[in-house]
Amino acid sequence: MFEDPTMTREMYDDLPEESDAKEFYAKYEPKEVLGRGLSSVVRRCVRKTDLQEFAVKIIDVTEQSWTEDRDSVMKEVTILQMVSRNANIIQLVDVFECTTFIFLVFELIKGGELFDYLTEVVELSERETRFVMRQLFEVVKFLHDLNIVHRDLKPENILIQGKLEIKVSDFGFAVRLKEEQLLKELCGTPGYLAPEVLKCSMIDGFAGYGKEVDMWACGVIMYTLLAGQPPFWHRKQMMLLRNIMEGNYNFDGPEWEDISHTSKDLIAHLLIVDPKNRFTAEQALQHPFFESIEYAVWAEKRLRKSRSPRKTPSEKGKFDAKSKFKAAIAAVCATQRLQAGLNRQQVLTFKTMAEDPYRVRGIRRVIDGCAFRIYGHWVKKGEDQNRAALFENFPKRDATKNANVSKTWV
Ligand code: PIT
Repeated sequence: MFEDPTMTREMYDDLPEESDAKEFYAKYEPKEVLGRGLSSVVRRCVRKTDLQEFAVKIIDVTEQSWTEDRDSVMKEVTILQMVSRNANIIQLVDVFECTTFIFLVFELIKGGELFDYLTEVVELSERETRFVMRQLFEVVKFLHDLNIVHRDLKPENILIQGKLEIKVSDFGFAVRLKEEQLLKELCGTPGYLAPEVLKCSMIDGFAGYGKEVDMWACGVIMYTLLAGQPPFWHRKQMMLLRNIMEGNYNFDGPEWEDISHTSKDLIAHLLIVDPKNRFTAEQALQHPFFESIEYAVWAEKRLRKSRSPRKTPSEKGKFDAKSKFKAAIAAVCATQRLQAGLNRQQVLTFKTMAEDPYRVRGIRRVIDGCAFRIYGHWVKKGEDQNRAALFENFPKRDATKNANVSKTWV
């Protein structure tokens, strides 16, 4: 069966027996591992008929699997089938079921996870962040309009391709809510959990949580993209959870010095403890953060192109809505350019370089990048905030599902 000379024997380790999954093997040739979960493996695979590449998630649904069962995987499939038409959500292509495994075949996204990109570049510019967050909020709006909550949004579950085009993946915790339904289950990834999810499992009689948890996660993601470290972290997990529940985060670090007030304002409207006051995806998309300079410049150029012939002297005195609009756009552009310049401007003095080189954005990126390459994890920057936190996040599912998991949780 597996006669590909580029594949070693180990690469085929832990692949389901051919007899277990005849239908899948008849159509696809499995290749190298792209990622692993607790009870699943994602591999590249090739469709035999036309050699087109895909990614297959092979999920162990036997008794031994302590995170997955057939029903929950089939619920995930139902949701994936509903949402796959969105261009920024991973597309499900095929599903195969056998007694021990379920195979989910997806389009192949070659750029990897946003998480890996972030660890490589340390932090994203505001422009890149705007580009990523706009797509993310569009996806969340699309899901929430269908009453679907993702519940595990984080950079590991955002795949990228090309110039930061995103594909949201992993709908393993996603649910479709019935009218006004509230959720109680504790699931997600610690650093991205909304306060109400935690309160739900700590406070008896707490009503539950809803879609707003995804918007909190978006706030954590946006903060992390801009700063290169998460807003909530503490080496003691109990303190981390307390910080989350109190909404205790700040923009104090040197990495925030050259970031605009507009970006911080949007994050501040997302990381709001009371879910009723938190921004919805629609509100987030209308925030001034998305009134981009690029768009204004583009609009100005378009206007210049379609400029009408010079006016006659008699026309000059008249009120002209078009030229008033053009002048307004030009003024907005100029102000934004000026503001962007001021925000990014960094006065680099010998004193700063000597006393605190870490304050200088360019130097900070080099230090962080080198540290990561040398140590393989992030170097501690303080008691409360730590890049290593990025690497400690792994999903947890509710106590009610598995006693083992609940022990490790809270
Ligand atoms: C990759 C590359 C790729 C697709 C995937 C991963 C898909 C992951 C995925 C996992 C899920 C889910 C949807 C998508 O519900 O092309 O590294 O649990």
